[in-house]
Amino acid sequence: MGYRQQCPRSASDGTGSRVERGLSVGRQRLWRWGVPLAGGLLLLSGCADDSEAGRLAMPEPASAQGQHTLDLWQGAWIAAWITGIVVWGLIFYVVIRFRRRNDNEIPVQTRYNLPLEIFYTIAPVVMVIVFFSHTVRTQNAVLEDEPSNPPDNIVEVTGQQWSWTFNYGLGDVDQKADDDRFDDDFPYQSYVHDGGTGSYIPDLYLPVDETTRFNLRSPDVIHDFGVPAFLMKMDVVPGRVNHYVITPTREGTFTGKCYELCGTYHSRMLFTVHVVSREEYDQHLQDLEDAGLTSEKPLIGGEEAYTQAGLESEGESE
Ligand SMILES: [Cu+2]
Repeated sequence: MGYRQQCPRSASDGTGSRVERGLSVGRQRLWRWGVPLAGGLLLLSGCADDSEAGRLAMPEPASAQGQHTLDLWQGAWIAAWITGIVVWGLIFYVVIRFRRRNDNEIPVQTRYNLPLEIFYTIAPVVMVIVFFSHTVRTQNAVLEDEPSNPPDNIVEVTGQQWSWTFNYGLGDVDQKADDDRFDDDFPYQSYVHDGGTGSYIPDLYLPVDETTRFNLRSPDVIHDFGVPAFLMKMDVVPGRVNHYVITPTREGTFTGKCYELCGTYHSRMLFTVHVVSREEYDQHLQDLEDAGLTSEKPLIGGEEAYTQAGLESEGESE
């Protein structure tokens, strides 16, 4: 083709001096080993420290559960980088090693290399299995919410268009009542609550180093209850009670939000999380009680909390 013919050709084409060949081999070695090595070192040095770069942009986990999520995140990045380095290395290797050295040469035409095809079929399957097993293990650790391991506190969370209501129980907790079934059986005898509105951002108080379970309900549409600093979130689905536990590991103030686009004022579904000492937590519940924000049952959006949106009239029209 025209372009190739116009290109000035190196004097070393075909024959090439020893010095030039030596340089070319050196350059190949640099590509083959230097680049992957530099990438690997950069990565490992990044993950070793506790900075934001080391956490690969994840927030610093403020919960025991968040540490598992961070481990999975970092492990997945390391695995992805190793995979990338091997693949890029192989690509550059074959491009350089098996390049056409002069115009009269036709490279070896290899087809149906069975061992190679078996390898590149099995290797991705093994990778998927490894990623999957680590994901399941992390999920089990994060969602460890067994009856044999009851939480210290249970907070009933209601996500409604467009804010949150937090119901804290008063007195002793009855773990058996907290079976998530759609009954009127709640784990505490009475409740205090803090309900947000479109113009009031509610507060969620949690005692540090204690495990709190959130029972999530929605009377209208799907919301998603999450706190970035805890590295945890979960959908709040009408017609069912989702739940997860969090063990905050350090005191402080964090922001929480709705992660599911749920309507016009979705962006107002913010809340402030205060992780405090047990004494401050008790004091906050006392303050809510003194303010008259009490109820016998938690505020969960009434009957509609147990109904799938759009299916309320089921049975009536027939
Ligand atoms: Cu929402």
